[in-house]
Amino acid sequence: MRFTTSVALCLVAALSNAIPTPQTDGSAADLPTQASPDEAQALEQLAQLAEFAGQTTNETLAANKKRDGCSLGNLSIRREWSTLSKPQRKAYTDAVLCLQKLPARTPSSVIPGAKSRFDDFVGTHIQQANYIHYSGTFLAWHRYFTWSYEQALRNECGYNGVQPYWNWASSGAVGLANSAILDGSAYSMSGDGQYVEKTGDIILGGAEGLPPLVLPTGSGGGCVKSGPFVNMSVNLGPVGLSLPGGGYEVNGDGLSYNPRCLKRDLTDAVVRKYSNATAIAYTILKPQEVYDFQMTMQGVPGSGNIGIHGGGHYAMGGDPGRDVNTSPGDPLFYTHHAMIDRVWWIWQLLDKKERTGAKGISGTGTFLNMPPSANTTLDTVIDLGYAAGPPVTMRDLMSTTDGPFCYAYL
Ligand SMILES: *[C@@H]1O[C@H](CO)[C@@H](O)[C@H](O)[C@H]1NC(C)=O
Ligand SMILES: *[C@@H]1O[C@H](CO)[C@@H](O)[C@H](O)[C@H]1NC(C)=O
Ligand SMILES: *[C@@H]1O[C@H](CO)[C@@H](O)[C@H](O)[C@H]1NC(C)=O
Ligand SMILES: *[C@@H]1O[C@H](CO)[C@@H](O)[C@H](O)[C@H]1NC(C)=O
Ligand SMILES: *[C@@H]1O[C@H](CO)[C@@H](O)[C@H](O)[C@H]1NC(C)=O
Ligand SMILES: [Cu+2]
Repeated sequence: MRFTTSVALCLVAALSNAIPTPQTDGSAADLPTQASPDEAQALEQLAQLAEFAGQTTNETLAANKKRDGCSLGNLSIRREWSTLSKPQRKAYTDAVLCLQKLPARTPSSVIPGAKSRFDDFVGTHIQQANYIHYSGTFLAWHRYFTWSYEQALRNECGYNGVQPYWNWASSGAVGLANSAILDGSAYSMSGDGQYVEKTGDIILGGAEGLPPLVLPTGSGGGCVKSGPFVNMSVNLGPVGLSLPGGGYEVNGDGLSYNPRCLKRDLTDAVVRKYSNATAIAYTILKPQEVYDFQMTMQGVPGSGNIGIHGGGHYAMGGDPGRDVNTSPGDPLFYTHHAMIDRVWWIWQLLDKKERTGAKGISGTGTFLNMPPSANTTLDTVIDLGYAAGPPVTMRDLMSTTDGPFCYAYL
């Protein structure tokens, strides 16, 4: 039997389709495609996906022959809190406490309640809250915000480490108050608040004719009891603080001086329901378009799901943890948003070209496009006000290694 050349070529093509070609990184071919419903297996999937994103980043950097810019030699690796040594954890919280002692840069005519460099960040987030959530800039804005905070810790407070992240799933699995990041020890981010009797559940939303969403309260509720932030003063807000039993506490525009203790209400039920490993793996693997990715992560309004982003926020509970606008007033915010950024980083690297370019942006300049505003594009400018500078375009924020940033995650 003889083949014509074209038939032979077809056979070769068919064979090379059937037999997986060996991947240079040895892992892409075995990547999971569907989130496992089993928590332990889903955690394993996440580790695999992060490993793939790390290897992809490193291969790109190794192949980059440019002499300036990000290189393997100066790539920062952000790690999970529990993998840091005790001195590393202490160095981080010491730097945060330092930022809370440095004077604010925001003029008091702009934000009267901003007393420290830490408050500059909280104030900027309050001012822009309606434009940076459920909007086209959500992911990139918070990436730049978290990076700028890390730079402030390094450049203004002598911190030599890297921004750590909080893996909600591994923390939730052992119980938040038992996990290294929230156990209340001197090497944690402080832990739970003093237990206070609650008058009822947390009831979110109900606006725009959507059904309200009910969340349980947690094991604390009062002032943080121990750890580095036991004496911390929350100076700004509240703006939209959800209260047990329903309703919100609002102090005008939240920009006046309103010093109070940091409150937490660690809520295992919330972190386990919304930010478990299956939910994280699902968020990375299911959405193929950035519109769906952002919506899954933040929770589709009216769906009864607050997403992995909401899960982390409401698992902290307390004040300002349950206040969307003032939430960076709890230092845990930055470890939470580093994890959000890590999930985005992994999702982006599963299809780097598409997801770090124009197609990786969806949405407008306002919360759920209310009021209607222009579509966010690569040219949209992000300005962090007095917290940090300079203003940059979305283009610079789409990759953690191709633009001004030079970091990855483990
Ligand atoms: C990527 O390179 C950095 C820096 O050399 C290294 O610390 C990290 O482990 C590497 N990541 C992977 C997934 O190989
Ligand atoms: C990394 O190192 C290169 C070469 O030393 C330098 O040009 C670049 O600015 C550095 N990048 C960062 C983000 O530090
Ligand atoms: C908190 O303040 C008390 C009373 O001034 C002090 O004894 C304690 O060391 C402080 N704790 C921290 C972690 O700063
Ligand atoms: C994990 O998260 C998903 C999505 O929020 C949820 O449907 C599921 O019930 C959660 N698993 C557990 C054990 O709570
Ligand atoms: C804005 O984006 C939406 C959704 O992708 C699209 O349908 C619309 O045409 C865009 N508007 C403009 C003015 O580009
Ligand atoms: Cu935010």
